[in-house]
Amino acid sequence: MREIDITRGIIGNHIDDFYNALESDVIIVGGGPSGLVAAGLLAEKGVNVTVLEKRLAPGGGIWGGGMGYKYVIVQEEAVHMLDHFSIPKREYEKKFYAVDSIALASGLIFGAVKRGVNIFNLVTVEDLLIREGRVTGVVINNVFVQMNQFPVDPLTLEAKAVVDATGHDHDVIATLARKNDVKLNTPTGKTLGERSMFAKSAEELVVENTKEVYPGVWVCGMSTASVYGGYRMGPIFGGMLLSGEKLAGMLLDVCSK
Ligand code: 48F
Repeated sequence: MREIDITRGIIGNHIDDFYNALESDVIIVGGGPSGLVAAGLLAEKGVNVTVLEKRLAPGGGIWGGGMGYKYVIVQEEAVHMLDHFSIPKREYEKKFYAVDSIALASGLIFGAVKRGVNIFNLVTVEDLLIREGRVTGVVINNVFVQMNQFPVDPLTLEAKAVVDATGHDHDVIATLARKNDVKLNTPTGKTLGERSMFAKSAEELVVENTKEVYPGVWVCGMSTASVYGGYRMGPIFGGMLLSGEKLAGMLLDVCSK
């Protein structure tokens, strides 16, 4: 056994995957629940999907449950998505299910990977490619470069569709709006900011506001609240799963054109 054989196996396979991601059908920025659901559903239909996640572990806000208590809640309307990804649940009250957050995070991650989604962790999206009024890709860097503010130039990836699934941060749309003189597809043309907690309305709005916010770039999950002025909902996750499902349906149409 030579150590460089191990190194060769890692470098070669990583580079193959990275090459494959250069021109994706869909790039999803952020590996939280909404992004992972969309990624898995698209990949199972044959769409070439890349997920870029800046943390070590994808899963976003799932892992911590509610204030560190490890269960999250999913309402009946979204249970079909748990079943689709083979995630166990326990009905604790009529129409409300408790889901082990570790099972949900790991189930959605593995569900995406085994359907062929190319997930890169430790990669941050720091800017966008925009050509003729349309987002055509992302500008990426290694997260340690960003954390240390090293003067290291980024690389780029292209896609037919880019998704802001970055949660409360709405990092992609915030960057788009900050660096470019653009009018977003929102009532004011700008981001509206997230409002305080109101679970029922938040869950409805997160699905309603899953849409194309600027040519070539869509929002899903909690970033819809920051962009469209939705409410916070706390550790109920049905809206996230349904937002991912809605997004997958929309992008399937885009990718089949
Ligand atoms: O926040 P997050 O879990 O996204 P989500 O799908 O789900 C929200 C819920 O977890 C929770 C909630 C549910 O009721 O309110 O908050 O909207 O995951 C977003 C992921 O995006 C990553 C971040 O590390 C997290 O894992 N992320 C954020 N900015 C970037 C990024 C970036 N610039 N580049 C890459 N990844």
